[in-house]
Amino acid sequence: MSKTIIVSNRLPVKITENDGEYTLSPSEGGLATGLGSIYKQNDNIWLGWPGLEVTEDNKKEKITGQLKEQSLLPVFLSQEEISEYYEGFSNEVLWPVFHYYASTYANYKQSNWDYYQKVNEKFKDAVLKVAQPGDTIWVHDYQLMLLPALIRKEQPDLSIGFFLHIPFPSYEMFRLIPWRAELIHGILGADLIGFHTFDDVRHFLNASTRILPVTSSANIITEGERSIVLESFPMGIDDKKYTELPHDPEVKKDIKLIQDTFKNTKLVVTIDRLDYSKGILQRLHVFEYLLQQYPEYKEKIALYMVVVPSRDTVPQYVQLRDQIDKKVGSINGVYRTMDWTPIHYYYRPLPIELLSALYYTADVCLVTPMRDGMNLVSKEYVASRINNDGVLILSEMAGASKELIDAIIVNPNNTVEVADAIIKAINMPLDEQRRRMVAMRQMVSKFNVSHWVKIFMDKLKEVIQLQRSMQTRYIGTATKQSIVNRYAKTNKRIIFLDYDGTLVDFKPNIEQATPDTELYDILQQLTEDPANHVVLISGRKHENLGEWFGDKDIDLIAEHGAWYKKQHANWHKLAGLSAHWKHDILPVLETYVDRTPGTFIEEKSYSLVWHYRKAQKGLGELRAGELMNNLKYLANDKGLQLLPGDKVVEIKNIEINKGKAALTLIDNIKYDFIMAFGDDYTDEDVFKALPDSAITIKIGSNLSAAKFYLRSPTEARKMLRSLTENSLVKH
Ligand code: GDG
Repeated sequence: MSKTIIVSNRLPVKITENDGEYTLSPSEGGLATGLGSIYKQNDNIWLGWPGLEVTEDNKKEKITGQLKEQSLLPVFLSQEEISEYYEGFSNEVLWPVFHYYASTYANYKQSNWDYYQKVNEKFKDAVLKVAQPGDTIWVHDYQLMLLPALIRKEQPDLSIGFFLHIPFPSYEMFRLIPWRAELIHGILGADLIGFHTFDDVRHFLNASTRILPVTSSANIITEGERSIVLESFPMGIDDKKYTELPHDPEVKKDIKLIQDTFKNTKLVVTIDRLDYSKGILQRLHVFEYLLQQYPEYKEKIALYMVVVPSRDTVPQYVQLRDQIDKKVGSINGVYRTMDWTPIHYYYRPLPIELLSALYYTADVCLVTPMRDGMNLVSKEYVASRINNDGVLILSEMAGASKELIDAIIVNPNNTVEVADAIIKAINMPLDEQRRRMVAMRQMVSKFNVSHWVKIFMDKLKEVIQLQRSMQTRYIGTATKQSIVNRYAKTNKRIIFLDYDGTLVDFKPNIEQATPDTELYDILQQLTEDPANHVVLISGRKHENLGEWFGDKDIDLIAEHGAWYKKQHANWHKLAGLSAHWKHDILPVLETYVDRTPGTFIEEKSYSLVWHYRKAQKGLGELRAGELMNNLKYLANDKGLQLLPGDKVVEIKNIEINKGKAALTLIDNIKYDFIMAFGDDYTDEDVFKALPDSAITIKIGSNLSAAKFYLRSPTEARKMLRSLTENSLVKH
């Protein structure tokens, strides 16, 4: 039976040693709870670092044995590996860059990178030791970005999912990393890549298409033969746990204690791991500003601030801790009274019972990270508000703000705005609190962590099925052979060939794409067989096609069907076409040429084309979208069609259509073999118009109405050669 293997840097347990005996206690993390439903079932496994350094083999064996009982498998790391791969590369390069702190904190050390690769390899070996064909691997987070491709390289058929728990930064940030291409390639080894928000998806799409020679269409990236799906899966929490905890006797005791202590004060709670991305210092500034600006709130408000120790071996974190200590001390020093301390600050982990009691009693939960992939604390607060009251103030820089839109959303850099939000929160009428909280509670309960796991796993299965169906459409050796066999058995054939992008690669200048001798040779061999009727069907100008192929035994269809030339005859144009509309459209296109360097207009008899292949990357696409939008109504009015193509937008008479043109050629003649090659939008009309028995082949992509696909003009040429070589044998 196939199994699921979860892989993360840390295993979801804490191990403590006492006189050579090990005690395992479950970690509280949401990930552990969410995935608990998976890794404890059947033969499933969770693989990761156990969180402590073990050097002796007998100890390793002992730990391994104990972990195995809980379906956990350790990857042991040396002190050096931990400090270079984890503290060094993961936390001093990836973490700061991905949280937009590149200039302040990133340290691009070569040896850190070397270890990052080495440890990812180590995880790969551990995975491959237990993975069987048919298994599913789910890799988690930024410490293991190379792992999907490493596994893929050795076991190409495994289903691999990857989820990034931290934000994916904009291309401008990400490109700073010296090893950016390797990192992107590493993640692309997965079949499905999940992020918390759609912004992260967009950033990843943008970075990968700029850094690697991959293409994208909507949320699918194509790298070589593989299609990889990107999707946002906002992570949820174990909401039931947080709604039930306030009924626990331990929690009730803590609640009573807190309520007694803060009887006459509004309680504002904040809980974070020690991290510069969480905005802890900035929050203290806000609180200080509030006490200065609104002295009437002295003794009426208290900040309960929990900072959970984290990464305290990294110098930047030690320094941050010092700064927080000092700031808290100075605010309390200035504002403290006999009966009141403004900030209650704790630098330690809390038992879950106290955490729940805090969530339950806090009038306001203040969550103001400078950047946060999701932020689960905000969701836990909401789930804990079983009386539907309380106010959440949430930074717009946290992924959670995309879902919890009924919170008071703030920009954490805006001291005045955050201070005002606190004042608003503590004065918010109960009915407004309830209205907002009820909406947020519904969201947190529906999109909980089990839902998150389920939709990720379901999507991964769907992606694998999609890939399989695509693979069958690629013309591999067997399919090729069967097409060649069918060709050989027939004696009245018609072959439609598009030109640009199908028989020749795109060139920066349209004039450069002239036919080469190899192509002439292939066409020559095709047309030598009297059973073949070869038709070149292109969007190019008729003058152009005429010059290149006018003297060949080929029929030519130019400008998408506006012109037709039977072999060795003259050009004819489609009756009843008008080109008056050009007067209105041309000036619009000219404004785009003026505003977008590197673009130009091509004029054909019945169409106008705006080319943007040489425009600045991204700008061309943006303007193309703008242009299409701009011309939408005008085009409709004038009976025109707007065609977005490969780095072009073409405007043409709606009556002209490659599909219609192709149909007129097969209308009265009974062909026993119909084949069509094409690469773009306009060729889709041909694929759709031809009868079911036709062999339709899309070049360069597998998203098409065509039955089959090939990757490039080179492959298309090889396919044509195989047909003629076969036919040569026959004759
Ligand atoms: C990363 C991303 C993303 C904290 N202190 C205590 C304690 N906690 C628990 C909280 C919460 C979790 O730790 C913290 O999760 P966050 O989401 O807030 O933040 P990160 O640790 O930075 O997590 C983040 C997350 O991954 C998931 O994808 O949301 O954006 O940075 O569950 O309750 N739990 C206990 N005592 C504590 O003192 N028991």
